Amino acid sequence: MRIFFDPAQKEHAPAKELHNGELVPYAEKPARLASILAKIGDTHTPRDFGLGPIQAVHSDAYLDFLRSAYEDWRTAGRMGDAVPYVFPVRGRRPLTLDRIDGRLGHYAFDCGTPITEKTWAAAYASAQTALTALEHVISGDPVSFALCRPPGHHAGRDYFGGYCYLNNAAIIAANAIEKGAGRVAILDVDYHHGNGTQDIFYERAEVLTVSIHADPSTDYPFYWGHADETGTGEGVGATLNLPLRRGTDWAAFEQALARAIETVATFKPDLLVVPFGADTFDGDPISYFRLKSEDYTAIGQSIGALNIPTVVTMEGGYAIEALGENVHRFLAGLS
Ligand code: Q9C
Ligand code: ZN
Repeated sequence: MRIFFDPAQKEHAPAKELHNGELVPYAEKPARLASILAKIGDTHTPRDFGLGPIQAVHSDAYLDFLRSAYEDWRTAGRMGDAVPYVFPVRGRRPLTLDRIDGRLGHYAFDCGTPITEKTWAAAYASAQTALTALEHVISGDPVSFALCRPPGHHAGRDYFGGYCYLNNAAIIAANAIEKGAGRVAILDVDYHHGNGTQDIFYERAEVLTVSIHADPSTDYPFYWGHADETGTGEGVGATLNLPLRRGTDWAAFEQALARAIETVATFKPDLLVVPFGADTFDGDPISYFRLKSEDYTAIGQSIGALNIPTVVTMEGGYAIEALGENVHRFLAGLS
């Protein structure tokens, strides 16, 4: 299996995040990459496919905002990372604002995803990493791993949040269809619901979106990922959410995984995209499932047994000590 990685992704390093009412050190740290790189094999440098495949998923206005947000923030006289703090809640009329404060609140859905000087470059590199991993699978290798950072699955067409800015998995799913795939399945196994991915494909029949995650009645991102969200318009039936309670261990996770895999198999996709998070781990500092390191081998094996060309994008996982081991086991099981 080929692994793709771009060191520019290390430069994105927000200082703090708002977590349970406190400013704490940012959980989505560059050290996550070091933990993973120490355990997996050699990596390959991604190609640059330009902005086109990113524009196929994200709006131009949002991309313009993201590229200049940090500079605009500093130009307005602010210190530190750019963080939104005021939002146009339910039903405010659409406004086009110049002030960075208004633009941040317009494009963000949480206060926990700061924009730094290096965020755009890292997010762009992360998307190119995923696109290169896709190209590799299209060229005939059955599996590839995009070591993406920042992660992507919470980012929507025109919004950021949940440590995510560009939706790497959605970008490659859309790009695969652009390059001739008839049907693409996305199987998201991060602890958190992949709300951005769901929103992007909610009306599309040719992209199946399946997510196993902590029940949004108790867990982030709260407003998406409930079991009754099944798609709309032509996309009715092409979204499947499998929310699980806090405390979920392998026995319960395995049952949901079996159902997810069955649904993917029935869909008969030409390509499978797996947004993979290791924040389902027992020791994760911000999450509440109880998977053990050996369970990641089993998840990889179950998904690998589908025998569908597969691209994995790295999403969450914050127990840095065990992260490399868990990622390595998942990839070993998969290939
Ligand atoms: N106490 C990913 O795993 N934390 N994102 C909210 C609430 C946000 C996780 C804090 C978690 C985002 C890619
Ligand atoms: Zn997560």
